[in-house]
Amino acid sequence: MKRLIFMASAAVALSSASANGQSTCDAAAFSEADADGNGWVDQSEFAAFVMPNCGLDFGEANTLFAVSDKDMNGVLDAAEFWRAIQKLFV
Ligand SMILES: [Ca+2]
Ligand SMILES: [Ca+2]
Repeated sequence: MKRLIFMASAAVALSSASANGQSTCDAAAFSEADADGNGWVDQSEFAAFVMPNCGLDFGEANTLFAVSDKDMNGVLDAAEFWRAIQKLFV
């Protein structure tokens, strides 16, 4: 686990707080992660959001997606997305 790296990137994300208009690794960014706006974040949308914003690699993004999709319907709803991002902060 790259827990220290997660924490460091989270701290950077929180301190920069989208002042420059870029997305940050934030559980409140569900609407940004839901690129097509259909109300769910699918696996490719999730990877596209967390890889640049949360510092995950592709494998980590897919693992986090899999463990966060609690009802295993292949997409994350807002609550599942929230829990996924929270995992990076604890
Ligand atoms: Ca979507
Ligand atoms: Ca789900």
